[in-house]
Amino acid sequence: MPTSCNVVVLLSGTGSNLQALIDSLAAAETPARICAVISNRAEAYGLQRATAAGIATRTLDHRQFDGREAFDTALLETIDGFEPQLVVLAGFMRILSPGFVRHYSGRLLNIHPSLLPKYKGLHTHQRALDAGDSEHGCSVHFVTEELDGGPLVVQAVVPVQPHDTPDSLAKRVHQQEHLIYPLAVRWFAEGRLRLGEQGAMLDGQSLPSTGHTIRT
Ligand code: NHR
Ligand code: GAR
Repeated sequence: MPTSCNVVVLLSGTGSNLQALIDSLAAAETPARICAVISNRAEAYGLQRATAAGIATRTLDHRQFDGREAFDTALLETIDGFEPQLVVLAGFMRILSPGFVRHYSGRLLNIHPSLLPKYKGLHTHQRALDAGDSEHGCSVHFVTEELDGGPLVVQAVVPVQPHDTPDSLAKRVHQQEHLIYPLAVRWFAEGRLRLGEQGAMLDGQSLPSTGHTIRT
């Protein structure tokens, strides 16, 4: 097992996934260690969660940069100042430029609230309900230049219930996010998960195109 895996978390909001990572990494024997939390919004509650846990924080407000590339360059420099082995997007709401994504190839993970490749982008819970889907869920994937299109690592499937609203469904999906993201981060930190040429690999074996599936 590698001796340590420094993780930088990027977020824009509440940070419940950050909290799940903090709690789960504290409880488990794992080389993963969150060394910094970076937000593009100063008011993001996730920054307070980080501070409460004794984790360094930075804010980079994208509106104060002259375009996406300038923001991404500053973000990259801030991240690399912490020398992370892994960068995780936890409700980070800015699309990242191809150069940024390439720089972190194989060491950048995202959690997305749908069963990818379904419902890339935003408003996923509403879209799953509108489509009359019987199942919804969340996905952890390696980030590539294709938005929400990178190789899948793990998915949790959540049954849709007859009277679900976007909020009630989101709540149950969130509970699963809080299980699968720490799981994927631990796998990576332990050297079990990596991005191979054909996609995500776990313990030296190719994962299926939908990643490892967890059913509830
Ligand atoms: N960047 C790349 N290159 N590839 C991915 O797969 C990415 C990414 C950046 C973020 C998270 C993603 C999600 O899981 C993510 C994956 C933001 C938007 C978006 O439209 C879309 C997808 C995701 C995150 N953002 C608007 C923008 O103009 C801003 C929206 C806002 O500020 O509220 O960047 O869903
Ligand atoms: C999560 O549901 C995450 O999957 C989603 O935002 C939420 C953040 O919640 N991510 C995206 O939609 C990325 N565009 P959190 O701040 O409580 O972790």
